[in-house]
Amino acid sequence: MNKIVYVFVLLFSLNFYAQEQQVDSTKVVGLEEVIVIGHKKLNNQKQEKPLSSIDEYLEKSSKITMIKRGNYAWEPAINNMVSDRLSVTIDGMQIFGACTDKMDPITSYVDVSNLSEVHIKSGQQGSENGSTIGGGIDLKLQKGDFEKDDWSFGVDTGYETNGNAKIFSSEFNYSNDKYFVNLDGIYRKSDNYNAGGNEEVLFSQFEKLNFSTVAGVKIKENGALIGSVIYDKATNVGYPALTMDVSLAKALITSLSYEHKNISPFINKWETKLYYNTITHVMDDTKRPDVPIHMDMPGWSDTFGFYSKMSAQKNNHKILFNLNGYYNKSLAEMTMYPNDPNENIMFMLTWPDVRTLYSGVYAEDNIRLKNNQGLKVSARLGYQNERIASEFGLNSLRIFYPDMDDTNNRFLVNIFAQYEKRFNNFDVVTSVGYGERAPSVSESYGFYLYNSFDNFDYIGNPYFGNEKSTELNASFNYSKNKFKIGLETSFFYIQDYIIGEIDPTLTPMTIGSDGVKIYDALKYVTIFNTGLSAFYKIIPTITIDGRLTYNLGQDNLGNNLPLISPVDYSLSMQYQKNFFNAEINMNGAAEQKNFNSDYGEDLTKAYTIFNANASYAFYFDSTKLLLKTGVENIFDRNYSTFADWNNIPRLGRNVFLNVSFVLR
Ligand SMILES: [Cu+2]
Repeated sequence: MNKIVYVFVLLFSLNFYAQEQQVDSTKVVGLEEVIVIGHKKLNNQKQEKPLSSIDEYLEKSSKITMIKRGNYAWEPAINNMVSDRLSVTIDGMQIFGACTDKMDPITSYVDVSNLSEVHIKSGQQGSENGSTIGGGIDLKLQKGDFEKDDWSFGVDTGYETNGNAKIFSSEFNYSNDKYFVNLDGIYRKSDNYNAGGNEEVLFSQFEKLNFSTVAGVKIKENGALIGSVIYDKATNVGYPALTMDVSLAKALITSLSYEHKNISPFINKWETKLYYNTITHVMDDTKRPDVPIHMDMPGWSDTFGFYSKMSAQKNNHKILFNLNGYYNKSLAEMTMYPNDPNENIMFMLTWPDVRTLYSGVYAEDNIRLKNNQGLKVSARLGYQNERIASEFGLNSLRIFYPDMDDTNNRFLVNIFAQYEKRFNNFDVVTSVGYGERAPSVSESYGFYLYNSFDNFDYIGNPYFGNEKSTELNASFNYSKNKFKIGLETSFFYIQDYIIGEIDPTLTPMTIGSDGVKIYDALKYVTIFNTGLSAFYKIIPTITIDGRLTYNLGQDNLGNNLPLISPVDYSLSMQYQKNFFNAEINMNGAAEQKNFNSDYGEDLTKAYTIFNANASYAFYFDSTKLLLKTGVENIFDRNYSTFADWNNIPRLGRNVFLNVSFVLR
C-alpha cells in the first residue's frame, strides 16, 4: 500500500510542482506541466472530481486560468494570454473554432473520456505544434499500445445537485500484440446553475454528447497504422454572459497516422499523421426575451493538415523534428431580421471565407551537459498565406480598406533557449525566448464582431504585421525530505500587441452598442507573472500544498491590460489511508485593482471559497468500484472572478457524487 501512496504523492507533486520531474536522466527539466486525465484518472481516487469537465481539469493547472462566459466551453489562458496567442492542439492536430465570439475554444470539442494527458507549456516552449506567444496546450488522446493482451470495460456516472447535472460515460479498451482499440462515449446535461444564495443564472444550461474511437494495427515489426475519430456535439448551450446562446456546436475530428519505432540506433520514433476536422457552430437568440433584432449567426471551420515528427537520440543529445502544415477555411455569416417586416433583411459575412495555408518546421535539442547541467534549444520557422475567397466578403472589407489585397503572406519565427542546473536539493532553470504569431482571422478580417464585454463592434485590420514577443523565465525548486518549494517567474515584452481601439468616426451595427473598435497594434506591452508553490508531507498519510501567484500586465503608457489575474491563492490538505481518501481545500483571489474599464472591466471583489471531498475504492477480484463525493463552494459564496465575462457569478454550493466501475 505504501507504494501506491508513494505513486499518488509523486503524481500529485508532479501536478503541483508545475514541473515535469524527470526520471529520464537524458532529458532536460522543462517548465512543462502534465495533467493526467483519461481512464487512469477518471477512476483515480486522488482526483478531486473524476468526472470533472475538461475545463475543470485545466483550471486546476497552476499555469492556466479559464475565462468564463457561462457554464460550458471556457476559454483557457496561459500567462494571462488567451486563444489567439496560444497554440492549442489535439494530439498535434490544428483545429480552429468556428465562432466569431470565442464561444467554442478547441478544448470544448473533446472530453475527459477521450484524453490521457494534457501537456501545458509556457511561452516559447509551447511552439512545437505551432507559432505562439503565450504558450501551448496539447491534448493527448488516450490510446492503447501493442504491449500486452489486455482488455477493460468501465462505466462512470455522476450527479451534481447544482444545475441538476447528470454525467454518464462508458468505455471499452482492448489490446494485443497485433492491434488495439479504444471506444468511449460520454454524455453530460445540466440545467441552469445557481450562484451563491440560490440566485439562478439564466441561460447557463448545456447538453453534450461525445464519442471517440482510436484503433491501431501493427503492419510490421516496428510499424503501426493508427486511426482516430472523435464526434462531439453540444446542443442548447446557454451563455449567460453573452447576448446569444448556441443551438449547435458540432465537431468531427479524424486522423490517420503511421508510427515507426526503433528505426535505427539513432532514430527512436517517426510518426506521420494526416488529419481532417470540421466544425459547425450555430448561434441562437430565439430563447432570449426582448431581442431588439433577431439574428442568425452560423460559422464553419474546416482544417486539413499533417505533421511528420521524428525523435532521435545520440550521445547526450535528444533531438526532435516536427514538420507540419495545414489548410484552414473559416467562414461565418450574420443575417439580421428587422422587427419591421417592411425593412430589408441584412446579410453580411463576419468571416469572409478566409483560407489560411501554413507550413512550418520545428527542431529541438535537449543536451545533457556535465555536472548536472542541461541545455535546451528549439526553433520553429513558419510560412503562412491567407486569402479571402469570398468576393462579397472582400468587397465589404474594402469599405474600410479600399486598397486591400485578397492575399497576405508572412514568415513566422519562434526561438527558445534554456539552461538548467541541478544541485543536491535544488535546481535552477532560466530561459529566454523570442516568438511571433500571425493575427487571427477575427483580428485581420473580422467584420462587425460584437463584443459583449466592452459593448463594442469590432472590425479587423488586414494590414497587421506579426505580433512579436520576447520573454525571460526563471524558476527555482528546492526539496528536502518531506518538503518542497518552488518559485517560478516570467516576463514578456510584446511588441505590436493586437487590441481593439475606438474609431469614433464609425457607426456600430449592433443595436445598443457603444461604438466601433478597429483592431490595432499597441507599440508594446509587458506581462509579468510569478508563482510560489509549496508542498509538505506532515505524516505519511497527510500532505498539504499551497500556491500563490501574482501577475501584472501593462501597455506602453502604463495602462492595465484587460483579463490579468489579481493575486490568487490556494491551499489544500489531503488524507490518504488504505482505500480511503479525503481532501479539503481553499482557494481565492485578492481584489482585482488593476483592471481596465476601456475593455469593460470593473473592480472584482476578493473572495475565498472552500471545497471538500472524500472517496473510497472497493476492490473485488477483477473489478474496482470507486465512490467519490464532495461539496464545492461549501459556504455558498456568491462571487465572480476577474475571468468571468460581465461578472457572471460562479457556481454556488454544489454536492456531487461520482461512481466509477471498472472490469478487467
Ligand atoms: Cu458563437
